Amino acid sequence: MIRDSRMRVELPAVLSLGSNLGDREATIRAAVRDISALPGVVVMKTSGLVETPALKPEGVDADAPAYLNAVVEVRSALDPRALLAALNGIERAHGRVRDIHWGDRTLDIDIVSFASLRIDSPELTLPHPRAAERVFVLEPWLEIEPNAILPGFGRVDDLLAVMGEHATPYPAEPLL
Ligand code: A4P
Ligand code: MG
Repeated sequence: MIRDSRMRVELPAVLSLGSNLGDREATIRAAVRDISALPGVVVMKTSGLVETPALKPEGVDADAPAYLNAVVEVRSALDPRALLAALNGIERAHGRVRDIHWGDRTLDIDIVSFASLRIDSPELTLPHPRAAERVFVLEPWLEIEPNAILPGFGRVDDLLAVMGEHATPYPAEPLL
C-alpha cells in the first residue's frame, strides 16, 4: 500500500508571501509558480502585490527595506504539515536564511489559514496568529475573497475596517 501525506480530499488554504530583499517581485512571482508546481497543490487565485514598510518586533522600521506581499488561495491535497514543509523548501530554494527573528528575507511563505482548522503548536499555528493584525495579509486576501473569514477572528473586511491602515498597491502583471 502506498502511504503518503496527501489527503483524499483537497481543502482550501490561504498563503501569504513576503519579500524585502533582492528582486522582490521576481522572487514572489517565481515562488507562486513553484507553489503551483507542487504535486497535490492547485493555485486558485492570486492577489496583486502590495508594498509596506518592514514590521519588526519593536515596531515599523522605516530604515529596513520595504516589503512586497501577496496572498494566494490554493486547494491542497497535502496535509497542513506537509504543505508547510513544501513551502519551507521553496523558501530555501529562493535563498531564505533564518537568523534574525523577523529579519530581512528574500522570501517568507506563511500559511494564513487551512480550511477551518485550528492548530496550536510552535511548528504550525493555524490560523496564523499574527494575520488578523496585518494589513499586508488582510488587504490582498480581501481583494481575491470579498467574503473571506479568518477562523476564530471573523470577517476580514471587519478586521480591516477597525485597523484604519492601508497597504500601497504595487503595480505588476498578474502573478500567475
Ligand atoms: N510556523 C508556525 N505557524 C506557521 C504558519 N501558520 N505558517 C512556524 C508558517 N510558519 C508557521 O517562521 C518561524 C516558525 O514559525 C517556523 O519554524 C514555522 O514552523 P520563520 O518563517 O522561520 O520565521 P519568521 O517568518 O521570521 O517568524 P514569524 O514569527 O513567522 O514571523 P512572521 O510573523 O511571519 O513575520 N513586515 C512586512 N511589511 N511584511 C511582512 O511580510 N513579515 C514578517 C515576518 C515580519 N515583518 C513583515 C513581514
Ligand atoms: Mg514565516
